[in-house]
Amino acid sequence: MNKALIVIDVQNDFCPNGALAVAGGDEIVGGINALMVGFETVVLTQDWHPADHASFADNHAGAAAFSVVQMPYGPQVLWPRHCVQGSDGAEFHPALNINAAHLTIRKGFRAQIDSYSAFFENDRATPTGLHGYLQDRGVKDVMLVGLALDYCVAYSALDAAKLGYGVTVLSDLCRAIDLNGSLADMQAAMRAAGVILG
Ligand code: VGL
Ligand code: ZN
Repeated sequence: MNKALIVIDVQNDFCPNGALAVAGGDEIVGGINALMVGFETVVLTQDWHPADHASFADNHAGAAAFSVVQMPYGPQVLWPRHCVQGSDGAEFHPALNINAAHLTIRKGFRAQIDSYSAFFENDRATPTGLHGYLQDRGVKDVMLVGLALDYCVAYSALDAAKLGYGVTVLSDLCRAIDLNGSLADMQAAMRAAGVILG
């Protein structure tokens, strides 16, 4: 089976009581654990920011969380400080069966550039290495689950489709931030790119 499961950012800070909590983020963990067992390739991603990361609103004097600024690579939402390297918030949800995973891709670790996608940083050009890994393992199709549906899951799905993978997003095992209509926008973008929204 040339299919990989990619589990996006199921970390404490994206779950209830986390720094960038996604409503119901913890509800998907059991279903993801059950799904992992059927895949020969299981990849986790882990948002992994340094304290001085440019996506944190509190690193921009006077900037409000969830406002948008221009970065050299384009518009960037400023987020509450989250998933700081080594913090509890950056750990995977304690119930996630990380033992079933074969690879963890950390992303967003360069201070000056954010990385939503599992494949490319937000300049859309700097690779994370995941494509090479999947190619080496003969993977042709990817299934995506996790947090957040309208940011890191969607960006990963769009990049995977662009790279030529068959892409399915299991919406039931995702939860969204839904900032200013981002969920509907990204669902439309994914459909237009040929992503199957299951
Ligand atoms: C994410 C915003 C900032 C995500 C990560 O995992 O969707 N969103 N960092
Ligand atoms: Zn982040």
